[in-house]
Amino acid sequence: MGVLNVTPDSFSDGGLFTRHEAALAHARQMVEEGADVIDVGGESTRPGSQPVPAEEQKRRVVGVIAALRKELPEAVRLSVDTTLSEVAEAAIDAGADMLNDISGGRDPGILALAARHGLPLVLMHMQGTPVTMQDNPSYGDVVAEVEDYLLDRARAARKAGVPAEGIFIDPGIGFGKTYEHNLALLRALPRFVATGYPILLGTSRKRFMRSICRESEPRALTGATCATTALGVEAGVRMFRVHDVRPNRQAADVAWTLAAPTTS
Ligand code: HH2
Repeated sequence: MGVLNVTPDSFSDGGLFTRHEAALAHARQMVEEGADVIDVGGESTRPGSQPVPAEEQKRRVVGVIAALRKELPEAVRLSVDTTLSEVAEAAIDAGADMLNDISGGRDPGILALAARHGLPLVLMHMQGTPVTMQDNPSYGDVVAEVEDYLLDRARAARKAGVPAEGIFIDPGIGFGKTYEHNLALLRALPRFVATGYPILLGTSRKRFMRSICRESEPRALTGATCATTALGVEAGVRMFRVHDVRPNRQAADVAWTLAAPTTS
């Protein structure tokens, strides 16, 4: 899943793709580099960010999704990254065929839309909201609590009519988590895989890797992100939300080939 942030303020690529043509060109490039899904977002959710109203999110994403739907092959899914059903509905009308909700379906309209249109749905864990989530996040047992939350939200989605195989769950790396919480969740990927739901992982360029790699620039973390992608494949993760598609596709393909049982 390639990230297309149509925002002025995303943490690593804010402002790069706000022009319509720049957004389309970037999506095209990500598809050429091996993306199966393009995730279009009109709201930054970096720590401290303020919510973007539905009208403004729609203004940012709808035209881009409509243009991409016309131009990209049918097989490429277009996902919309939003917590608001009003935005999701407009995106679906424009051609989106997947929903990515970092709030795990707090707006029940999101679950209903996924069910009604038969669309895959990503439910992510976040403690609090982006405004305050990094102010001292705390858990008793981070892995158990995130797993319980995701299973609960997946049950709600099923109750709303979304089939189990269409529900991706995502531990929400960096969303209300300390460095240690993020590492604990990544070490526990096999446990999330064992839930039976497909797992989506979003580590791309995230802060916890900056201290490991002693890098100050998010964009310098491509190699670090690829390491998590390869380990994620090994653990059974099914989808990776990344900014740098080509190197992550390579990491995933090599890890997948090595992990697959040999036929000879
Ligand atoms: N991370 C970000 C945004 N959306 N969705 C899912 N399912 N999982 C994630 O880990 C995830 C996500 C944050 O990354 P980015 O979009 O690059 O930044 P910003 O929120 O500043 O736009």
